[in-house]
Amino acid sequence: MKKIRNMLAISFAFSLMIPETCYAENPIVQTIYTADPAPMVYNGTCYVYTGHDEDGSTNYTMKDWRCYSTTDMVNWVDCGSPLSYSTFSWAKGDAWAGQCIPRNGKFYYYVPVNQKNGGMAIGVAVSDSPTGPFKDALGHPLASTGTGDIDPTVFIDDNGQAYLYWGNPNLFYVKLNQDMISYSGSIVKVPLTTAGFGVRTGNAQRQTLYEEGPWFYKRNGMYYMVYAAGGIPEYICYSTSTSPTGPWQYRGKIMSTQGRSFTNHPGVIDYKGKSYFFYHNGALPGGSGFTRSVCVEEFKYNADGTFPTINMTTTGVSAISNLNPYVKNEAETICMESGIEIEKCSEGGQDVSYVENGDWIKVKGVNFGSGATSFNARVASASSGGNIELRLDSVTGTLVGTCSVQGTGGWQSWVTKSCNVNGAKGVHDLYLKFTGGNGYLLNVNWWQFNSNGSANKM
Ligand code: FUB
Repeated sequence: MKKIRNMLAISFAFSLMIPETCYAENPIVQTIYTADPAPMVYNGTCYVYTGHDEDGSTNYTMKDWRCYSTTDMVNWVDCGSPLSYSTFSWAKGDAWAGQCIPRNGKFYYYVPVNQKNGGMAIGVAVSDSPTGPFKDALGHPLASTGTGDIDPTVFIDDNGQAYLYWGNPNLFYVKLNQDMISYSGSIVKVPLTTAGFGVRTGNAQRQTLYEEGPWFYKRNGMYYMVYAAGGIPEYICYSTSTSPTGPWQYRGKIMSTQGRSFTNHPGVIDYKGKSYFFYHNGALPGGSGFTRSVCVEEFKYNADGTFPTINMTTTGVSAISNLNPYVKNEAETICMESGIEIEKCSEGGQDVSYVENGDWIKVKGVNFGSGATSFNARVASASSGGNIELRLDSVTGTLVGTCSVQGTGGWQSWVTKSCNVNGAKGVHDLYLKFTGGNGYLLNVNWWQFNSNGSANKM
């Protein structure tokens, strides 16, 4: 994490030379390296579950999975780590690409892990909450063929039948039972025909483009299999079918090889009337094929349900809605940031931590309505504290308030501090800029603006 902090600080220094609008909003997470996005829509919120490339990883050093949520697609709340490979007593590592799905009030998270007795296998974890904690549902793998059991994708059809697909170099599937933690029938190996998955040349072992990372879903009666294709470096292709079990028809390339990662991994959802394509690249400072970052693009299906070409951008997507500052907002609600880290909070959830002079958080599209009058923040500090400067539209933009925080006696000794706010009206990007002396200044759990009466509220 320090590595990203330092490198972001360098990149921020360079960014001071360019207009604010050039700041990137992809990758969507800048505090750590994330990979293998698996979006899920539940109860009006979009969650994205990710893998987590450890700092300095040079060969898929991945210990846990992470979860982020949003309701506007630009400000992402860090929900922490819902699951780790160590949750599976039979696993020794490799928290690779998984997918979570809700059913019957529970959440089922399918993940590949490396078994203590050797080889990757698919496990399933269950939780009562989308953000976990998840526990091993079985105490042993759910599915294992002995060959490339990675990258599970799960989908429940309209008739209630659930399917789990996975694999590299093979593509397997099983029909899951209603309980989502067992399956009926045997594991089926999908025939990887060139009609179904395209033609690969120059590789005696693989005749088709299918590589790994399948993402299986249905839309307007058409079944989609979107996957990483073509070997190293990967690109993203897709196939469709009129049945959940094929036969599949190869439909072409969605995203060419781009970015500083030789793998890519798709996740596709519709959310609030728009379609979104999640993927990963190596775009963060220090990024590479083993220190990847999750990004998202909006796209429109063609009229016949086929995909357009989608390119990686640094601008990301537009906000679906503005953010309400007059409710408690988790401090780890972030569009962009520089220098901060996220940690587990003693009051529940996460908090913003390791804050130093000059660090900042951008929250995009905040609707102050007819005006905010004050600001509250839940803060803690084991040092002598610092200030939270409230600025509009840029890190050097109009200062509308300064909340000063003194030492509270501990990094998890929480108090609520307030300050007056003047000049925050209408819709703005809000910057929480942290200033003060040397070393770590303060932690923030949540913040909330106030106004004079409901007429002033958004
Ligand atoms: O993240 C580890 C592996 O890299 C995933 O399982 C693959 O899909 C590739 O992204």
